[in-house]
Amino acid sequence: MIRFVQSFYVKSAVEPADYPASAYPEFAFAGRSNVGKSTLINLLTDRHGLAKTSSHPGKTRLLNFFLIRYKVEESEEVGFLQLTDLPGYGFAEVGQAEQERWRKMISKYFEQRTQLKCIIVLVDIRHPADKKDIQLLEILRLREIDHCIVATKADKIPKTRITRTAVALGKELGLRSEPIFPVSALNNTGLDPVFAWFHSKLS
Ligand SMILES: Nc1nc2c(ncn2[C@@H]2O[C@H](COP(=O)(O)OP(=O)(O)OP(=O)(O)O)[C@@H](O)[C@H]2O)c(=O)[nH]1
Ligand SMILES: [Mg+2]
Repeated sequence: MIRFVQSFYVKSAVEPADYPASAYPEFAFAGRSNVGKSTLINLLTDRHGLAKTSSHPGKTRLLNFFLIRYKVEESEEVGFLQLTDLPGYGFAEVGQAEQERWRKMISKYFEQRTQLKCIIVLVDIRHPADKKDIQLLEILRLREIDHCIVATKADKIPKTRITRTAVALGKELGLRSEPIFPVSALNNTGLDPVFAWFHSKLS
């Protein structure tokens, strides 16, 4: 199993000229505001407070870059990767101008971040497939950007319904071969399949 053994906040940026120079494969976290992107980064790195979280949507406003040292337990293989916390979309109180700023920031990132390897798209397991998430998935397919889905807040539905709900949500989202992983940050469950997915993308 792969583990993230050390993590560092590198910097925040909006424009490509300000992105940190890095040759490491990069994985970015995208999804609606408040879905739990920053929380998932903290969970994976086991560093609460590494990425700033909030119960109010719209906490992350910039692209935040993190450097991770990982280790594969069986083989003792070590290496580096980057994680990027993207600002969330669909935050109701945000005006037209702010939405346009967000759209530009994200599309420049998708276009210009050459080391971008995969996107982790987060969706709330309690909600039906959302138009904005479907649009993002369409963009990823068009640009041929590899991705997986994490269904967050699995602690909010009965345990017996978690797998079934995730599978149904995956269908609604039009997933083909991409996996969907239910995770609960509250109970710290569901992370092993996510780590295994990271491992498969690095080897
Ligand atoms: N119960 C529960 N709460 C969660 C889970 N994941 C995240 N949360 C809560 O959801 C809220 C939003 O989490 P964030 O990680 O800040 O969300 P975000 O997607 O980064 O939001 P933006 O930065 O606004 O885009 C926080 O109050 C978290 O504690 C989870 O698995 N279970
Ligand atoms: Mg955030």
